[in-house]
Amino acid sequence: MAEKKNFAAVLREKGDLRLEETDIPSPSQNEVMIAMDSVGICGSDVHYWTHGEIGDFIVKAPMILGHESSGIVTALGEGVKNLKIGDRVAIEPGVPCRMCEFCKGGRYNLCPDIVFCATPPVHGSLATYYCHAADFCYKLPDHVTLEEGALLEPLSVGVHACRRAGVTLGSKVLVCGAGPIGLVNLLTAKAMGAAEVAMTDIDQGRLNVAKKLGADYPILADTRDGKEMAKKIESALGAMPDITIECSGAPSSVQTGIYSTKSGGVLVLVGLGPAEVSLPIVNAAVREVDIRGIFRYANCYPIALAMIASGKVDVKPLVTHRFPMAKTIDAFETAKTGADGAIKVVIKVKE
Ligand code: NAD
Ligand code: 572
Ligand code: ZN
Repeated sequence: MAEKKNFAAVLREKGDLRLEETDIPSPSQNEVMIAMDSVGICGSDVHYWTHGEIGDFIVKAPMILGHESSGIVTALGEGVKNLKIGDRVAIEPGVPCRMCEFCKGGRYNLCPDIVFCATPPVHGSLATYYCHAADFCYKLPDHVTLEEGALLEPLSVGVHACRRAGVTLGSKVLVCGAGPIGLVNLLTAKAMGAAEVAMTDIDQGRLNVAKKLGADYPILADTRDGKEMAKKIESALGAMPDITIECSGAPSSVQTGIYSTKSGGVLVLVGLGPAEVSLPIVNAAVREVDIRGIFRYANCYPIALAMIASGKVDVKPLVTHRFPMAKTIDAFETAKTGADGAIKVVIKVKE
């Protein structure tokens, strides 16, 4: 039998991403070893590659990228009871301490000691073999593909944002930014009963994709004037949106989010742009527009999986490009440039 080898996409430093042979990891107590299958490339993977940092998180030592992933369980660490060898699993990339007040209160995404794949100094999962906490791996039903399993990660961001926003039957929703994260918010809002969803972007190609995926009103953000954008949005929807989910991080779009949202409504900030942004905060205050942030997600994987397994949400059209692991650098180039209409680029580890 051929000897097993482990390859990983290692970011050695800013701009220097290589496929390297590394040791085969072995599962610690309560962990499983996974033969990786599909790993989606996220904007943050690309950002660490091109900039070597995001905010306070700086790549100071070689780090394996990848956090949108799935694979097949190949070994069980001591104590694992929820999975068996051969199970197809989606991997929730953030493992919290399980003991702090945030973990105990169910908001484990806020755990100060969470370890999250491909957030320095923690390695990610873009490797042939990867070990992960078994209770943060979710067995996929036979009819859910491993690629859909990888997409549970961005979909969970959409689930968390729409829950924080309070999307419900009949909601009129504005989603700003039609990248992968805006699109999963569109799909989730519709699945949660939103009556109408308007979407903005500066890129007409991305708006065309949004329309195909069910956006009722794709609106080109052709001005940075938030009040002007708010008028366009109100006239498209026939009303101001009850809820705005901002998924671009562009300061002018956050301003648009405030001016657009109906009095008494909710603006959720998903997109993270500059650390400090000038905002019409008094306008939000006197109209009781609640501004809420999100930090990844908590308790959303089971919901995202149920949405896919039941057919309520179809994430497959988000995947525009697939590359074998040997072509990892090409995959990252495609994700970086958005060439050829790229939305979600997926690396197929076994090919
Ligand atoms: P992306 O860059 O692919 O998509 C952003 C989209 O916004 C692009 O299509 C872009 O053309 C559009 N855009 C730019 N300026 C705009 C404007 N003025 N008005 C409307 N649209 C505009 O990124 P993505 O992967 O979809 O992620 C979106 C954002 O979500 C990023 O800022 C990312 O860091 C953030 N994010 C946050 C969390 C969190 O936990 N808060 C989790 C995941 C991603
Ligand atoms: O899928 C999780 C995810 N989170 C992102 C971006 C992309 N994907 N976030 C934006 C960056 N922040 S952060 O707080 N950070 C680097 C830890 O600036 C996390 C959430
Ligand atoms: Zn991500």
